[in-house]
Amino acid sequence: MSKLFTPYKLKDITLRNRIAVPPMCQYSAIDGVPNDWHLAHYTGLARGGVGLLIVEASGVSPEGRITPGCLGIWNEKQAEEHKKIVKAIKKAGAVPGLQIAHAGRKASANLPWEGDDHIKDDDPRAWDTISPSALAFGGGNLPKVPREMTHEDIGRIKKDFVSATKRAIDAGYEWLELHFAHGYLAQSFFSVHANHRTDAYGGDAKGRGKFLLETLEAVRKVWPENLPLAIRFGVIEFDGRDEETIKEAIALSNQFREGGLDFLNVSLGFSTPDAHIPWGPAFLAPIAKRVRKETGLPVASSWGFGKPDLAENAVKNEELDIVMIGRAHLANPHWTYEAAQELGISKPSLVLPAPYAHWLARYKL
Ligand code: 8CM
Repeated sequence: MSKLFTPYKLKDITLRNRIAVPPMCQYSAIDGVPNDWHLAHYTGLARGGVGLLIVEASGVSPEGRITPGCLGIWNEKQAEEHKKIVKAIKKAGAVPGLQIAHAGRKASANLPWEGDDHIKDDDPRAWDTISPSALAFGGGNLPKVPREMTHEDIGRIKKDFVSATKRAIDAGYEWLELHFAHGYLAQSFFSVHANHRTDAYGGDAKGRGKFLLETLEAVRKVWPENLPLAIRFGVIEFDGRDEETIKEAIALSNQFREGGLDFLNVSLGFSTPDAHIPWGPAFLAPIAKRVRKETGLPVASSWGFGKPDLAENAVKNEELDIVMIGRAHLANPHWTYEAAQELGISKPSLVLPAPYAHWLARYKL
């Protein structure tokens, strides 16, 4: 019996299975506005049969985008176009989620296929970046030194997260994920590599967690109580300080839970180029399981679960509640159908919409 293909309920939302598409930037927007690419892309993925589809990192402000091609949700025009995506995802039977983000010191970058590096300062497309401390990420391609954030900046960005949340509600999203991972702004506050502040927003783990906790609490006040609120959180860097980072991340996640968090998407810190990440199939599963056990929060994780048996085992072994399948979905938007076949689900074509299922269920050669 497959567990991956059992429904998953959280708050008032029920996913048809435990397969989700994590946010994956398409770098295809102009001025942050979703367009035909995004609509076709997300509609196709939703029709593939997943339970949850999280739309890519959408900047809470123009400066919060990673690249000029990233989506945004800081104005009405963007929210109107997001509405079309939401409608299409729902119509295909998946739950529409949105990740909202501020890229911090990793912002103002070229598209991955145009260099993946900081846009040169004399390029009119470049913008000033901000971070808890005036420390560059470095690593060769991201050398830009951000401006150290003032308390006014901190207050403004928390408000930007709240405004983005209101727009996400208005657009019809039913699952909200705050991007507190991957070396972007919130992760930078948490990270000893990026946060050297000496005020209340830096120092010990409590200080480094303050911006994250306050942002979560501000968002929770406006995000509907009956809908899941999630955080994608980099709980480990693989920088040699791992046990300390995980312990701090678990302690902060417990505070998130008390502050109204419903779900944690367990991920990596990516706050330092000096990390040695042991990439491999399901390599984050034991870490996610520990976070799940020690916080009592339901969790998901990505990275290396793209084989159906790995995904199935992760939920069966209670490592994950939901499995995020990203790149395997770009390779095959009907990955869910492939998984249903491999896992021996009866009538696997029924995971797809009827116009596809009826063809696949007959004329077997
Ligand atoms: C790009 C945008 C946003 C993210 C990302 C990337 C690329 C890799 C990654 O995360 O791990 O969160």
